[in-house]
Amino acid sequence: MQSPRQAPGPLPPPFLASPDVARALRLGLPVAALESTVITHGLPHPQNLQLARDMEAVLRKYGVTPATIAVLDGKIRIGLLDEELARLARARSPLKVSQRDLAAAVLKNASGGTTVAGTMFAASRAGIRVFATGGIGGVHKEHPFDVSADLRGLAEIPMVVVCAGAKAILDLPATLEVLETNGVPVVGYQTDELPGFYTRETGLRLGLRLDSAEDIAAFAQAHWSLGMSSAVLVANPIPPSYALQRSELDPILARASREAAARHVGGQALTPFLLQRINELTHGGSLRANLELLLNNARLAARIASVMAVKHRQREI
Ligand code: PSU
Ligand code: MN
Repeated sequence: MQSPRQAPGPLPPPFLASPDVARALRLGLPVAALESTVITHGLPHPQNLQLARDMEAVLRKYGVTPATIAVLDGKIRIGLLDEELARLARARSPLKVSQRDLAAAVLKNASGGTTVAGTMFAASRAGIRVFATGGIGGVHKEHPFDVSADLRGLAEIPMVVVCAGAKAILDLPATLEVLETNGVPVVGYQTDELPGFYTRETGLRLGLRLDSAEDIAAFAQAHWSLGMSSAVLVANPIPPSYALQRSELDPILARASREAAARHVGGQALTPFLLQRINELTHGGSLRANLELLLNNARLAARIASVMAVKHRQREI
């Protein structure tokens, strides 16, 4: 496992960093990774392309180089050109590429969106240590063996991952237990409880609350300087004006899950199915919430990446 202190070595050919990203990494300038399953499977067209562009723009506004990660024609790309983002957002049947799927996608010259686990793996190989996503995968309800590979990625890859919690469609107490088993600290950003993606609260307490990007960077530094190689998961609640209420959402989640079970939707198809059904049942409210929480996570990741880049230059991290 590459330690967070090591400078990244040259990447083998299936990996390809964009000139912008390669330059920023070489100069020690702040870089943050973005995933692409949210583009290929998480959001409808054309909102997916707009969101991908908006997230990159948020990072740039803070002086952070965006590294959207995806597989294009068998290359594991770290940083995409705008026309490549557009191509990915329009792709007909893109793959959903988790860590286990990367080699197959390379061999088949395929294209697809990388999940949190797939993105973390590629970002870490390039030497990136901050990543903004929407929600991580976790332990699915009613499918006790459907545990997202995202949890393994978080266990093994040293990176600050900013999310809005795990989606409420998951078994959240079980998801927190697996994170604990794997030694992944979960930091509430300005909150004492795990946010629920569309909602600001879940009633599940977190042991650790930090209120600034500086404190999060200092915590990550302390975690890794002990020799840990796990991620630091930052849970950033959705802004209040876009949050859905639990009382309104709970029956909708239950209904979407029942429908998935009745239609035998499972495995990789489950998350996209549930997201789409929830959007229909909230009359678009969940989509608006999803877009806002993603941008909010990009803002926090940008601030953390900036602080970490300064620390890195001062050889503190
Ligand atoms: N959360 C969302 N939209 C998404 C995902 C999560 O709101 O598209 C994606 C992420 O890329 C995450 C993946 O890594 O779903 C988890 O899928 P699975 O449960 O199959 O591991
Ligand atoms: Mn799964």
